[in-house]
Formats: sequence, structure tokens, C-alpha cells
Amino acid sequence: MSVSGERLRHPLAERLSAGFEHRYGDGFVVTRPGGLVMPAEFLLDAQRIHDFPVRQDDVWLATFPKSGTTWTQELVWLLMNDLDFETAKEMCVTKRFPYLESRVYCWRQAREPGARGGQAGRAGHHQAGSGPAAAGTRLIKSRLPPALLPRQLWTVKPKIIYVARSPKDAATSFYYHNCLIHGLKLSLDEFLECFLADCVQFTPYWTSVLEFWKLRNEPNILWNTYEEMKQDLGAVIRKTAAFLDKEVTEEQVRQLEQHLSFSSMRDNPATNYGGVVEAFMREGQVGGSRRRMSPEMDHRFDQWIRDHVRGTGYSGPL
Ligand code: PPS
Repeated sequence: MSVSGERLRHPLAERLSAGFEHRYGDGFVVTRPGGLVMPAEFLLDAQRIHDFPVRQDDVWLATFPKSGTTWTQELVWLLMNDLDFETAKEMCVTKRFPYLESRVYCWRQAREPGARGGQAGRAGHHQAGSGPAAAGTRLIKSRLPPALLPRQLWTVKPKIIYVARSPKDAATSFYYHNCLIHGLKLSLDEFLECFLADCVQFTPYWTSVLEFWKLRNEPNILWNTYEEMKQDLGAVIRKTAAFLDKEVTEEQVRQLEQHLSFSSMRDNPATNYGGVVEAFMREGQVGGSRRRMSPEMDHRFDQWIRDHVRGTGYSGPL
């Protein structure tokens, strides 16, 4: 199937794109298939991603943005690398565990002749993009929904971990991420209004979450949540290790819990994107968003959640 897209023509999408100081000047598109809102540049790469060769021994991580991806990457990388804490602290997580569609975020640099992509883009191409010839288990993260992910995922069936997070917290975290990294100049409520209207990159939120929810009982899929990780990290470590066919002792679980605590990851440049952005690790709380958005927006979010969850049987984080 070929991937295409159409310009997203919505006043809130125009407002959002104008609110970015140094990104998304070309506006947003809605993809077909998938109905995903992405920066227009994504279409230059979408087919290559959809045709990306998958291997049986890959481990994939899929999430909606700001749902605990980095936290899970660090856990999975350590489980797959004999708990090599030393290397984990020396090398940025994005180099160890590349991001499939990273070139979208480095596209402007990448398409200029002779220009070098950003750190994530180089890592993505060097490792995730190196195709079937490269040796060893590949760890690959993506924020794309099933319809846009490499189609071989559904026939080759490697292990896939999905991490869900409450939409209010993910959306609020995404707002601060966009302000910090992409120079967004809107208020939180203005951004959330765009989010609820599916005008923000990587929305609709529900496409990602509900489609993976339906797949959660497949033997090659593990469904985790940010909220579970906050509540009982040890249990998520054990569950994830079992899924990856790795044995961990209780002492190792304790070491992992220590390494993966919010304060350790915040103080660790390899997980806090040290030298690239300030304060990637922002707050690390469950429910913190309700204190930040207005009561009206909180109310609108509740209604929006009810409307989308009704009839789906969804019991993930809300
Ligand atoms: S991204 O950019 O999509 O890859 O972001 P992602 O890693 O998915 O999510 C970032 C949020 O996860 C929080 N985080 C943690 N919380 C608790 N404990 C640990 N160890 C941890 N690691 C990352 C991070 O702070 C972001 O959430 P907010 O709410 O913004 O603090």
C-alpha cells in the first residue's frame, strides 16, 4: 500500500503552525492510511518507513509522544544488554535505541546537500535504517500507529512493547516538549484546544492507543502503562523481562529500579538528553496536568475522553 496525505486545512492547525517559532512552517498533513497528523515533510519519508524491513528478533517500542518512551527504552536496552549500566551511562539513549521516523525531525538538515542530520537522525539511520545486513537485535522506537508502521511488523511479528499514558498528562507533557524543543509560543490551553481537535502532530491520540489496545493480547505484544511504572516499577520490570525472555534476580530488579528512578534519569545526561535540551525530564508525575490546565479545559477533556472511550471496552489510563 502506498502512503500519501493531504494538507490539514483547519484554523487550529494554521494557528498551531504559526505558533512555532522555528518549526512546522510547511504546515501539517493528514496521512492516508492512518489519518495521522504529521508535519508535511513526513510524506517524503513515509513510504520508506512503511517498507522498512523487519526482523524477527527486533524489539519495537511504540507509544504516543510523552507516554514513557525514554523510560521504557532505558529499561529494555538494559534488559537486552546484560544490565550494562556503564555503557548506558556513557551513550545517549537515542544512539542505543534509535527512533524510526527521526529523519522527519532532522529533515531540513538532512535534505540540504552535504548537511548533517541531528543526533537522533544520524543514530536512526545508522542503526534502525541499516536494514537486514546489520547484525544483532535491533531496538527501534516509533510513535506511528499500526497503519503507518512498517507493514512487515504484522507478518514477521517481532516483539512489540506499547506504552500508554493518560491523555491529559501526555498532552500536557507534549505542550512543554514543544515549547522547549520547537519554540512553541501558544498557551497550554490554546495547545490543548488544538490537541482535542486532532490538529497536533501525532494526533489523533485515540488512533494510537485504541489500535494497540485491540492488539494487546497478541503473544508478540506487551501493553504497559506509564501509570503502572509509577505505581510499581518493580512489577513492570519483571513483566517486561519475562516478555523479553530475560531472567532478573531481585537484586537486579532493585538495581534497575534505582537506575530508572526519576531523579537518576534526570541527573543522567544519557537519558536527560544532556547537551541537547534542558530539562527533558520535566516533572514525572501522574495527574500533574490537572493542576496546569484551566478547569474549563479539564472539563472539556473529560467529555472528549468519554466520547472516545464509549463502546470500546478500553480500560487503560485516562
Ligand atoms: S518522548 O519525547 O515522546 O520520547 O517523551 P517520553 O520519554 O515518552 O516521555 C517523557 C515523559 O516521561 C517522563 N519520564 C519519567 N517519569 C517518571 N520517572 C522516570 N524515570 C521518567 N523518565 C521519563 C518525563 O519526565 C516526561 O513526562 P513529564 O510529565 O513531562 O515530566
